[in-house]
Amino acid sequence: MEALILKLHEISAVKFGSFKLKSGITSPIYIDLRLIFSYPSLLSQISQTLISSVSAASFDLVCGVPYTALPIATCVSVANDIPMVVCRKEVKHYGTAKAIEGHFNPGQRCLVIEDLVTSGASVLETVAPLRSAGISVSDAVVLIDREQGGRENLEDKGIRLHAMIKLSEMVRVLRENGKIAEDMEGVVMRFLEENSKVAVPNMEISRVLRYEERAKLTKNEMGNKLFGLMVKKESNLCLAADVGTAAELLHLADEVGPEICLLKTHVDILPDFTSDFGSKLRSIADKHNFLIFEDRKFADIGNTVTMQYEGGIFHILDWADIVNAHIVSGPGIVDGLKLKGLPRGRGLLLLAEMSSAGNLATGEYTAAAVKIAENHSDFVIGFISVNPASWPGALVNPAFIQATPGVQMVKGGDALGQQYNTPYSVIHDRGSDIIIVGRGIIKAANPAGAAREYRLQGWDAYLAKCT
Ligand code: S5P
Repeated sequence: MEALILKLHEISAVKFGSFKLKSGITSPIYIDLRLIFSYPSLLSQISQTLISSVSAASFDLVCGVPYTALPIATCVSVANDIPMVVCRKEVKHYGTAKAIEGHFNPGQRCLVIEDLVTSGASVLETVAPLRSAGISVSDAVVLIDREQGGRENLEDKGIRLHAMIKLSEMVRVLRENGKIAEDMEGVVMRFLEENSKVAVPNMEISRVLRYEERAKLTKNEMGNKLFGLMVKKESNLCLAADVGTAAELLHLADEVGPEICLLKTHVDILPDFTSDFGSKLRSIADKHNFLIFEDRKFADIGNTVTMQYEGGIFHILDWADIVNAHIVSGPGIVDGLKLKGLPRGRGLLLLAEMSSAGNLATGEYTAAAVKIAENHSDFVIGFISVNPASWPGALVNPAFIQATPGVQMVKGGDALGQQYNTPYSVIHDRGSDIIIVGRGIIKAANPAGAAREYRLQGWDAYLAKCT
């Protein structure tokens, strides 16, 4: 092990100084194991050492935590003839939309392979989709354990961590071999003492916190109200009321009202819109206790959206509890809408992802939406999203509500790019809170019956997630 530690130091995979880690902590030591890709014999040696710490015969599959551990897992797989699966960091929104690549069967035992563990959050992010697919995970091997709570956090989730090198051993070996001074060993040891328990960030928490608890975290009145009425009505169903006329919409709202927490409108598709539409819908909303969400998808500069929100023919500000906006124009759009909406107690959803094939709201765009929301959490209540469970843990704040369109009883799509997932998949697997259902309900022979079925499935999936 000593030779391995010295080799890692020699290739500069271990650095000393002041480094900001993913968890936000400043550390005197940084380990970059991506460098091992350039040293095939070292990569092979590491893979052999890792698998030798467990009984290879006990596993049917191996799975590396992306990205650094993927080549290590590949070497383990090839050398030991154990099939490999790969968990995507982000589930793609086209093609087969699989979270796990490779063949597997429920009940198979999988060994998770990681290069470095701090809190254990990355290992847990990989374990979650494996377990949802019925694969059994009880062990993870790691090259370096930073000894900052990862072992305990993983144990809490039923995962035994087998670590080849502990950070304290590593610095001792480097000091004994004259690679670092005694002072530096002291600095690292003190750092480890002071940071021995790095918590697993938000994502895990948001999976288990109930809506009641999350209601207390939101800074916006409307967000709080929405969480509250979801609990009261046992409904996480939003009806997308995309019908042909205002008259039909009002009739549908009354019929389906008892089942829903939100009714979503596209007011600009109603040919018979009149200025009393808002007050008529409001009285139905009050009767059945749901909120009104105008899916206006504002996208312009701040000054323009203030006028679009308040004025024109529709006077959206007067009757919509919630509206939504794209962030393509930058944070000024939120400032503009907030100027009008916040004094009226309204809330805003930001489009962080979209359900349609080939959409551009992914990766950095999604992260930018989250950042803007965090900076305006007095007004932004959450996101239109598709797969928040695939977001990096740090992006998931349980104060925000996740609402997901593209929901039907069976997976599929329409002829114009819409893509559907099931209520269970959206709420349980994809980490959302609210299912937005349009044609699945409005085209049903009995919309109220269909809405009831969607509500029950959405709510059961939420309860399953909580337990
Ligand atoms: O990405 C999105 C965002 C939204 S708000 N994809 C969507 O489909 N929507 C809306 O959700 C869309 O405008 C429509 O009103 C609803 C989906 O309707 P369905 O009939 O496909 O269920």
